Amino acid sequence: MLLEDVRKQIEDLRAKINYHNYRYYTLDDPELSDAEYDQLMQKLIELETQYPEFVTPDSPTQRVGSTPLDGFATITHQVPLLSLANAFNMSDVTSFVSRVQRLAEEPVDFVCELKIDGLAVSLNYESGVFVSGATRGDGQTGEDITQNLRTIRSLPLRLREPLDLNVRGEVYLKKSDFLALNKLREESGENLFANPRNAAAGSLRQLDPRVTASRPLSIFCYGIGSISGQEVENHSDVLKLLEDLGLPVNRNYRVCRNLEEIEEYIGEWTDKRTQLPYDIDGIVIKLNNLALQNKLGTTARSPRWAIAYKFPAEQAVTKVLDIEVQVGRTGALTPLAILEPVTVAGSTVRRATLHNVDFVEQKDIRIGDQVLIHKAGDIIPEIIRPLTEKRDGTEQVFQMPTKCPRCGGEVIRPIGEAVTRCVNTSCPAQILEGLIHFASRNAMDIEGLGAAVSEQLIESGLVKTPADLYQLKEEDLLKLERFGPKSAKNLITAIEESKKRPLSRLVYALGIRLVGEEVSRELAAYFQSMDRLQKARFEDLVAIPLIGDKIASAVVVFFQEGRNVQLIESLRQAGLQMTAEPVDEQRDNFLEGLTFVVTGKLTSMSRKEIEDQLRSLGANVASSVSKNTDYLIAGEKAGSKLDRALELGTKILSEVEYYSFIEELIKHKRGGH
Ligand code: 3BD
Repeated sequence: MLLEDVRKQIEDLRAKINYHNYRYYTLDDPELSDAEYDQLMQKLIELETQYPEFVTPDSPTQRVGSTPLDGFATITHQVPLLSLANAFNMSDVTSFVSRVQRLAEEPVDFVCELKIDGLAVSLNYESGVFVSGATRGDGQTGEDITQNLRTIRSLPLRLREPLDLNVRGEVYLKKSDFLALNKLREESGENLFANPRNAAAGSLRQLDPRVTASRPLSIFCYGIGSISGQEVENHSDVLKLLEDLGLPVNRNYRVCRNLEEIEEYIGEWTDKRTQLPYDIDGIVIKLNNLALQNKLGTTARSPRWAIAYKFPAEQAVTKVLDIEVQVGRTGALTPLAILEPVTVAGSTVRRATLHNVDFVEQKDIRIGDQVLIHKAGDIIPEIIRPLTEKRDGTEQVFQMPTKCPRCGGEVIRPIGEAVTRCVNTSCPAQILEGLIHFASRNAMDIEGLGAAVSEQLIESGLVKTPADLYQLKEEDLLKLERFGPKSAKNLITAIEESKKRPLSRLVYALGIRLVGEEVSRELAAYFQSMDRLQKARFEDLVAIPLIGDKIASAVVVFFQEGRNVQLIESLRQAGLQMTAEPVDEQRDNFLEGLTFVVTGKLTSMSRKEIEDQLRSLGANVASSVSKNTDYLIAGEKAGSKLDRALELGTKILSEVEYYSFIEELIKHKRGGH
């Protein structure tokens, strides 16, 4: 056979297989029997084995890689993945709709979509070929799960058009696939997954893609981060476009013109949701017009033009078997209700936090009580109230211990505060929780250093503070149970790698009271170095937008403690990164005060993308050239705007010049720090 004919035959087979894949996995409407489909696949495998020079990464034979990873690489999203504001009732929805209508200043329509209860991911296609994908992570950075995403049968490895595309979607497991998976696990004595979402999460986080491939994951795509050369006006057009490209889009969306139609949609799906083959946890409502979406913009974390209506929480009755007291990272004693296991909102609930003594007293929750519990989606279950009418007199009133249950040390409860605290700063519980937090995924992200290993390290005396981690040697770990040469080496490498984490993560890892991830990012961005942060005065801190009195004094108090100063010094000695990462382009306003006009046909980004980028860098974007215009970015066939700019002497940048202009600016800015 002529090589050219072989190539053609391979191409034809792939096209056929892709088509039938789509019919089967996306449309759920196969034309072929499994045997017929297998035949095509076998034929392709045969040809590719015989002619390996024709194997390409987007071939349907290339879904399952065979090399397990050591860990997931971190990927910085080109366009961050935003969060969604929540609406918990109709009145939240009503105010969202009227706010959007007011801000839009013109008649608008909305798209209502089912909110798939899965895991948010971001996928990249280059010239139509699937090249990479990541978890959402914190929205800025996620984990590279390309290998695992490739195993999702409904995900096309090649689009129907050779576009560059960043698309967002939700990976999920069908209810039936979840039940079958759990059945298998039960038979082989493995732990069961609590719900389809957890099972999907566990499957996506597998280092061995062959394991992921054995889990029949699915995906729905619902939006784009960026796209090359397509002009779309509405979100509903985006969904159509994604579908036309061969991507799985959930077809149950609907364009709604007003609040009534939105309410109708919500009502309909609230009733029908149990009949769906997959879990949904709400409805997402999005402003349809993309230009108006842009006009409304976003808050720090979520777009102003979308909201997630969450289905009401489910409730159940169970028994409080005991009330335990946990000692946290800050020494706070937290009562925890141990419950008779019960299924609510699709998962098994075994515990519920009781927050503090006041909560227990106000609700009068006693050991032995029947209680009503409530759980909304992924939110931690809460006890609503005890069923006092069911008491038989054997229930016991809970007493907060007067000594720390962990170290036996003194506990205090400052007047006017709800929290009881162990004041022993060397309480093993505090040290342990502090270490676990330090190493956790959103802090220093030290793979392999979870609760169990942290406990071992502290028990053995090898580690007393997080700084001691950086003195550990492989030999030290080998002395511990459950450590072998490979795991010891991996942990040391992970610890070493954590030295390079951005300052914001280190600030968060320190576990300063009230300083969460967002505040940590703000502090790192503002002060740019641990040194300056350490020296910050109360007045300096409260001047920062996100930071109020309480956080400011918590920060000051933290850095006044000798122990903490010592810890930071040791971390510095160990070589940790103590200055801010290069400034995030997104947050930077280095084009503030400049006005741009973009015109003509552009090649590597759409006009809208360039305009978005300019706005995100603080620039004004105008639609016509005037004497106030600082720069005209002119693509091909720029026309009258270019003439006008030439007339006025406005600075003109070609598309390529624009990219190097931006690059220079960023370099310059980074160099400046
Ligand atoms: C879905 C953001 C916007 C693009 C922001 C409007 C928060 C999870 O079916 N649209 C959907 C779904 C999720 C979405 C957006 N449309 N964001 C959407 C979404 N149909 N589930 N999400 N996400 C995705 C998230 N995930 C984890 C932690 C925090 N936020």
